[in-house]
Parts: sequence; C-alpha cells; structure tokens
Amino acid sequence: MRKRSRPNVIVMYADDLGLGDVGLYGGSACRIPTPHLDRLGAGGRVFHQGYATAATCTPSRLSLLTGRYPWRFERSGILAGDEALVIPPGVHTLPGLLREAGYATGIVGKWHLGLGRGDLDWNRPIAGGPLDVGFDEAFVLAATNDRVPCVYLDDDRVANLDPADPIEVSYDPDRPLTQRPIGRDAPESLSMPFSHGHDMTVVNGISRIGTMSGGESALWDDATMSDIFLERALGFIESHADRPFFLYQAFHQPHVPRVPNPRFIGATDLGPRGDVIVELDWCVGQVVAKLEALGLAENTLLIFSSDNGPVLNDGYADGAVERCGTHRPAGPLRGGKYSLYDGGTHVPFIANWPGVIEPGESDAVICQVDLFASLARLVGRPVPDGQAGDSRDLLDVVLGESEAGRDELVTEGFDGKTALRSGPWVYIPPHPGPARDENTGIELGNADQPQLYHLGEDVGQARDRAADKPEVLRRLELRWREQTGPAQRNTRHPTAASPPTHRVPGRRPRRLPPQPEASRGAT
Ligand code: NG6
Ligand code: CA
Repeated sequence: MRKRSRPNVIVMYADDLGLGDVGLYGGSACRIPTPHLDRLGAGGRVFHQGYATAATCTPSRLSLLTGRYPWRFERSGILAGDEALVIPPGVHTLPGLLREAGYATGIVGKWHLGLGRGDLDWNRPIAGGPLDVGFDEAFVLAATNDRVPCVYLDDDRVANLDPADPIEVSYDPDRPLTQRPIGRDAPESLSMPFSHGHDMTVVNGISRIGTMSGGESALWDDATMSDIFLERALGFIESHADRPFFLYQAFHQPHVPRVPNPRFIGATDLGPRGDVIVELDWCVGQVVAKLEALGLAENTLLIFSSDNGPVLNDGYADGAVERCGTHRPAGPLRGGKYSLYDGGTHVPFIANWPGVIEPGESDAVICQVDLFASLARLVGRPVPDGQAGDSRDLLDVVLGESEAGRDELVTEGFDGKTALRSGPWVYIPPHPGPARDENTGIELGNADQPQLYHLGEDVGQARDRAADKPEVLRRLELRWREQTGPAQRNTRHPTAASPPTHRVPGRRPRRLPPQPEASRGAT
C-alpha cells in the first residue's frame, strides 16, 4: 500500500468508554448503536488487545502524552480541579515532538493534567497548561465535567469570563465557597441527584466535586458541550488543512455527569449513558466527514481509544445501572474503571488511515504509551535521549505490517496500584484495600494473595492459576518487582513548585502507594 510521510494525526480519546460499548467489539450484546466507530474499525485496524496504562483518567493521559508509565511520576493520581500541572518541566511530550516536526498541534476537550505551577489564578492567563507542553492551540475543560470550575479554557484563559465577576475555586472541605447552592444542602436545586460524592457546588442543576464562586458568564452548558468541542475540532482541522496537524480530541463522554444534547435523548434504551455514547459516535462521524470533505482522509492517521474502562454508577443516579439490561460495558472483561482486572485498562483501540492501513484485526498487545515512539518514527523524529522511556515503537503494528506487539505491560488500577501482563499471563500482586469498590460496585482486584490469570484461555479472568502455576507466578512476580520497585517509581525530573495539597472531598490525598507486604524488603 502507498505510504505517505507526515500525515495528519488525530488521537480521539473517549472518557470511560468500555470495550463492550462499541458495536464492533461488543457484538450483539452491545445495545448502543455506534455506526461511525464501527465504520472506522471496518475501514482500519481493530486492536483486540489495546490498553490504556491506567484504569483512571489523569494517569492514562499522562502516559499518552509523555510515553512514560504514570507511576514513575511524583503525582499522577486523579487530580482535583485546581491542582498544578503534573507534567514536570523538562519532560518531552507527544505534541511537543510533533510540533518540532512541523505539525500544528491542538487539543480540544478534556485536559485533567493540572494547570498552573502552584500559583493558579483563574482570572489571569494561566502559565502551566496545554500551551506550555507542546500544544499551539487549546480549547479544554480544566479537569472533568463533574469537577469545578465548570468553565472552558480557550488557550490559556477562561473563555467568556467577565473580569468584574472573578472565579474562585476551593477543594478544601473546610473552606467551601457558598455563593451558589451546595448540592447536599439544597437537593431541590438538583435535576440529577448525586449518589456518592458530587455534592458540592450546583451548576446547571448538577452538583459537582468542589466549590466555586463567580464566573457566571463563563459557565458551560452541559447539554451543548459536545457541539462546542466538535465545532472547535472541526475548525482546527479546517484551519490547518494545508499543513500537517496533530489534533488530540479528548471527548468528555461517557464520563459523568452524562447530559446528552436533546437531539440524542432517547437514542438508546439505556438512558443518558447510552445516549451520550451515541452522541460521541456521531461526533466521530462528523470529524471523518470533515476529513473526507476536505480531501484529507487519505492523509490522516486517526487513532481512537479510551482513557480507562467503563463504569455505570460513578456518582450520579442517572439510571445507568438500572437500564443497562443485557448490555455489557466491559464486554467479556472482568472489572471496569478503577480495576486492576482487564476491564480497567483493556479498551477500544482502532487505527484508521485509508489507503495506507489495510482493513483488518490484530491480536498484538499495544498500549497508548507506545504512541509516542511510534508516532516519532512516523514523522521522522528521534525520541529524545532519556525521554518516553516506556514507549515502544510499534508503528509497524499500528500500520498493520507486523503482529509483534508488546510482550510485557505494566497496568495501573486505582491509587497507583499496579499489575503486570507478560505474554498471555497477568499477575496481580497482593494489594491492600477492598476487593470491591463500595460506590461503583466494581471489583478492584485487591486481595491478600497474589493472583494469576491466563488471558488467552480465560479472557474474563475467572480462574486464578496462582496455585497451579507457581513457576509462572514466581517469574512474573520477579519481573513486576524489577519493573515497579521503589527505584523505578519516582520521576527524577525536578518540579517547579510543590503543588498545593488540597483534599478532594471523599477521597484521601494521593500519596505514593505503600508497597504491598510481599514486596517489602525486596530489591
Ligand atoms: C472520582 C469520582 C468519579 C470520577 C473520577 C475521575 C467521587 C466519589 N468519584 O474521584 O466520579 O470523577 O474521580 O474520573 O468523587 S476520571 O475518568 O477522570 O479518572
Ligand atoms: Ca476516564
């Protein structure tokens, strides 16, 4: 097939989308129509073993952009909405690399990698954000759609902010900002009740994590968020049609709160969660249509994936659990978001490049952390010395010219806990903590004893083989220690300023996790 150099690159990144939420993966059990993603897959390469590095958002995104495992950084847990940028100065990023290669670089959608360098003031241009780590243009929500501040950032400043109505944000439970109703005190103000957490400042009838005051003219409307991001994404493509561009399109769907545009209400029988996935799918179709209309489709590598596995009840009573029926968000996988089981990190992964990638399927193991080195080769740039150390150049796998994927991968569940995949085996070390998350009902993978699964024979991780395969268990345990031992876990890059330590209501502040009992004293 014809190969073109320096194609446009679009990375589409869904938020909490499971393997079983996409028709081409979920098969007949999938009760959400996803025709545009199905077409993208049918015309491209569908990876059946595509992974995020982590089962939550911030760490996965950090890896995607830096080519390093999240647990190597000092801070990589789920961030509050006002925390400092987690990409330390000196760490090279994927957009930075592509910019050096002459690409116009843009991000549209969810950021959630922190803002500022410990001096965050929402009312001034923010130094320490997307523009400081390689993006030329940015239109983002700061953290998540369930966290304050509920405003968009246009490049480095809050969009539509009235200087006479400054924004203040607090994640300190002892210092709530009470200008707006607080969800737990004013249930009558809510259009969507919270089920756990999410009981602070109410914006658009939805109570969020954290409190905010001011910024009335800048508040987003949840129901138009998808259209606003789409318009920005299409505008970016259009305005850079004449030069190579890199677009990181980070969807907010189907993360909570799930508020579809009225056009999509009732698109499925599954309630808001199903409907916003149809909305997301439609947006994918709009981008593809734009590329085709501009004659760019055959010169664009498009990669679609998700930052972590699925969750039904993630804090709002929106009917996702009750209306799920026979739909299986994680497909055949065990666990979901937050989990050390495969459902946490094994996600949809599609690569599409008409005329270059031959349609087909792949069983090669590939991870989002590999995009850094793979795309570096695609655009003819070396990976800078000492950078992106966990990223493997799997460009040939992406392009469908090789099946030689990863033989080893470290995945992260909740709170920095890790597991090791090696060949078809997965080793989950003993980790303290509940086996099941009481809020979401998801199995986290924590246990007193080590667990071992053979994914080739048992994709649903139903049969723990630790007892009957002691030699495999020992081998993987050793490898896991070598890979993730204390010396490997911290970044050696200096941070500009220590971040403020805010407490996220309902969550304890993130610390580097203690090593499980079994590995203490190990070298
Ligand atoms: C959790 C939130 C959850 C979600 C998650 C981040 C509570 C009780 N739960 O702390 O709702 O926001 O953080 O999701 O507050 S992620 O996809 O961005 O990682
Ligand atoms: Ca997520």
